[in-house]
This record gives sequence, C-alpha cells and structure tokens, in this order.
Amino acid sequence: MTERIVVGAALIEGGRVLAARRSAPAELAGRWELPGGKVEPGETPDAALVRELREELGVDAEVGERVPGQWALRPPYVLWVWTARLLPGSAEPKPLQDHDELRWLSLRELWDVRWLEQDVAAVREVAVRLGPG
Ligand code: 9L3
Ligand code: MG
Repeated sequence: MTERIVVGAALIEGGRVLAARRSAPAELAGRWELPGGKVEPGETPDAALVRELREELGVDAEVGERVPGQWALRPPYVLWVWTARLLPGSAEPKPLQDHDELRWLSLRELWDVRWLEQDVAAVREVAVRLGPG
C-alpha cells in the first residue's frame, strides 16, 4: 500500500504555536491537533498545507521548514509537519471547518491541551522550535 501524506502545520507567531480542537469526526472530537489534512493527488505537500490552512482557518500562510520525522496515522496515512507563518495582511485564524476552538500556546502552555495521540511526538519536536516565552 502506498503511503499517503497528511500535512500538519506548526503555525508559529511570537513564540506561540496554534493548536486546533477537532469537532469532527466523532472519534477525534475534543482532541487538539496541528491543523492540516490530506495531500490531494498531484498536489505538493507545501501547496496542500497552504490550502488546508486557508480552508480550515481562513488564513494566508507561508510554509517554513520541515519538522524532522514522520508519524503513523491510520494506514495508509502518515503525518508530516512543517512550521508555518501568517503572511502580512492575513486574517487571524478562525475555526471554519472541523474545529471548534483555537489556542495560541507558548512553550509553557504547550501541554495544557489534550493533543491527539498521533500528534504528541510531532508537538514534542515543535517545542524545540518555540522560544522559552
Ligand atoms: N490527523 C492527525 N493529526 C493531524 C492532522 C492534520 C490529521 N495534525 C489525522 C486525522 C484524520 C486524518 O489525519 O484521521 C486526515 O486529517 P483531516 O483531513 O481529517 O484533517
Ligand atoms: Mg484537517
């Protein structure tokens, strides 16, 4: 089976990373994730990430660096994560799709939310990229 990539964004602003609480599907609802979604056929992961952030949060973002690692999701999916930033003039993120709450978390607050188990290892890597805030 060919692996299919799910892209996730560590959207970082002023030493905080955006966490999004899922409202769907039911088995994931209430848990927090790095926003993102499936790469579509013929799409690059970068383009998918920008598209997902626009669809889910209503923002214009630019992709930064790949967060090293890849994390298994339900087969055939695997999670890849990049840092990202809001472009100048972007709207503030709003939960438009699949989420019902957003939080900007500093390093100190990073573990205050109940992340999806699938995201925990990725968030640990993201922590290294946040200032001590
Ligand atoms: N998923 C896990 N962690 C994430 C993301 C963006 C996605 N940070 C999982 C949840 C779904 C699947 O990947 O089972 C596809 O994601 P989506 O398209 O429902 O966001
Ligand atoms: Mg999604």
